[in-house]
Amino acid sequence: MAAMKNIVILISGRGSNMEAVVRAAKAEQWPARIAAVISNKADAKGLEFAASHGIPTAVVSNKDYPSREAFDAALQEVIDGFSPDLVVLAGFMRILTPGFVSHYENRMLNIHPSLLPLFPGLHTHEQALASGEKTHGATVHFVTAELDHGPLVDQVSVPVLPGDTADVLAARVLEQEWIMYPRAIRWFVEGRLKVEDGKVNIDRN
Ligand code: NHR
Ligand code: GAR
Repeated sequence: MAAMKNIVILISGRGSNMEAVVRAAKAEQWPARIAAVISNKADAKGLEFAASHGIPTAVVSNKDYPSREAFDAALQEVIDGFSPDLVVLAGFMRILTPGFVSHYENRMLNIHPSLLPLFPGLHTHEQALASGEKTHGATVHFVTAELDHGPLVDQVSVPVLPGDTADVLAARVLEQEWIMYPRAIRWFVEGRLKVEDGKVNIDRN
């Protein structure tokens, strides 16, 4: 049997994607452990779920550091204390510096709530509504220095329906994120998802 892989999950808030990953890893008996859940916000709701499931938690507050570089150095030190094979951004809200990103090259994933390359950055649901999109969705990608531009792993789409508000649309997307993100992370821990020469390879069986 392949060695257990360590997953470190970074959150900033509710942590429902983190929760979906924790539940799937357990239910499907992945060859992986959730080694830690780390937040840049002390009051992130997701920390309570992680702690109640026996997962080590840590807070590295960006407010305690004078620069992005100093915050990222502190965050990297805490993450590396858990010997991660994979770092998972799950609603993590701080832009990461190029040095940090290159340290986790090809082993850091993000889920972004739009059909990239449409709507990188923040307020994606508002942007999709404002531009009159008929479909919207979410994207899993490897993290590179350029925000929301890393190699694509998977995408799901949902319809934009008449009368949608940003909150209603976000909830429709989020429900799909809970399916798609654990699936992609499972591919990674099973050694079926890799980046080679900037290209994503997936063995979907
Ligand atoms: N960092 C790099 N270098 N590359 C990516 O692809 C990243 C990243 C950091 C986070 C997640 C991303 C998303 O999926 C992500 C991808 C935060 C912001 C942002 O503007 C934008 C995109 C994402 C995350 N953050 C503000 C900042 O100044 C702070 C906003 C806040 O605190 O509420 O860092 O959407
Ligand atoms: C999710 O929709 C995720 O895709 C998005 O925020 C939500 C987090 O929910 N991520 C970003 O916007 C990253 N900038 P969660 O905390 O319940 O997983």
